[in-house]
Amino acid sequence: MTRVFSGIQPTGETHLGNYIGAMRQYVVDQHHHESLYCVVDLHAVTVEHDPEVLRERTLQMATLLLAVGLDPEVCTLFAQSHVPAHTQLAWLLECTASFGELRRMTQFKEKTATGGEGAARVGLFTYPVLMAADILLYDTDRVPVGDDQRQHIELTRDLAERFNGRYGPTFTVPSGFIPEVGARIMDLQDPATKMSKSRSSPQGKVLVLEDLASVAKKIKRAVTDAESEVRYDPAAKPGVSNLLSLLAVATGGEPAALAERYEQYGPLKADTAEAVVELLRPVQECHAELSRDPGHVAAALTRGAERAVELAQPVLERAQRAMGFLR
Ligand code: ATP
Ligand code: LTN
Repeated sequence: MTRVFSGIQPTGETHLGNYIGAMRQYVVDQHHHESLYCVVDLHAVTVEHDPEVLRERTLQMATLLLAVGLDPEVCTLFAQSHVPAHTQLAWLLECTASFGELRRMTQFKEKTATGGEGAARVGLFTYPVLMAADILLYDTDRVPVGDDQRQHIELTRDLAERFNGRYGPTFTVPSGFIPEVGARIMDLQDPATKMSKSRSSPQGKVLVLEDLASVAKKIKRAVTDAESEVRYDPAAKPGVSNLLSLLAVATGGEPAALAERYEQYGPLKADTAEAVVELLRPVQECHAELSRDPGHVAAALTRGAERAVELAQPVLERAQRAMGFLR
């Protein structure tokens, strides 16, 4: 059976891009494949953080994943730091990766653009290797992610192939799964850049748990362009195409076909706002209910970690033996 793995950081507040590009896919996949989803708390300490906030957000992210529809009886949901094999395998892979290839990672370049490389944590630099360990530890075939993770998935494949070439067949070489529509939801105020937890302004991003009236208002105020033709063309018309992608995802249609129904931007914005509100409403209702019982979520994570350890340990030992460690 195909094995699916994905991770999501418990940093910042979850936005529509995270939901549409990644989480929505998790919910579908859990019913078709053996699926593991991980709140990657170890990744969250690659930048400055507050320990109390990390604790809260890890539980909040798990709560949200259950609210969007993950069923802990169907998939394995756990916190990365509960499974020590992730950091153990990361070391073996750090000794497989080269400095030069990590240096080329665009996310590292972006995240050090303002503060400079010198002050960046070493963990921010090696983070893609920990991500590779997350994936390879579960003999993963398929990794649902948004478009911005393409380069990290490529690195994971390269490391798996290099390790297998040097030490003999050990890891399954995974493939990224990037949805055709919605893999790159753009910032509502700056549609040339992706909607981002850390970089988008409050008006540029819609939060999954945001007040629904505010969600509608932000979409209606989205930046478009000075023309008036409704056409799906992400390069030439990023703002309008972003609205069409949102509408397509929320209503199950095709962006280019939906474009033909509109002559003006106003009605497109109004329909998109309504569709996104209806997409988020059940998630928010379920989240409110789950939040009343945090013990339930914590217990689900504990059970998930037990299962994840069972799957990860044999793969870690396989890699250790292949590399020459006494076992
Ligand atoms: P930041 O921009 O601050 O680095 P982020 O918004 O990318 O954070 P992550 O936790 O790194 O959030 O991403 C979680 C998942 O959401 C990943 O699979 C990522 O590819 C996906 N994702 C993030 N932003 C978008 C977006 N704008 N559109 C579609 N998918 C996205
Ligand atoms: N790097 C990813 C989060 C992440 C991940 C993973 C995604 C960590 N480990 C394993 C898929 C598989 C991000 O920044 N969104």
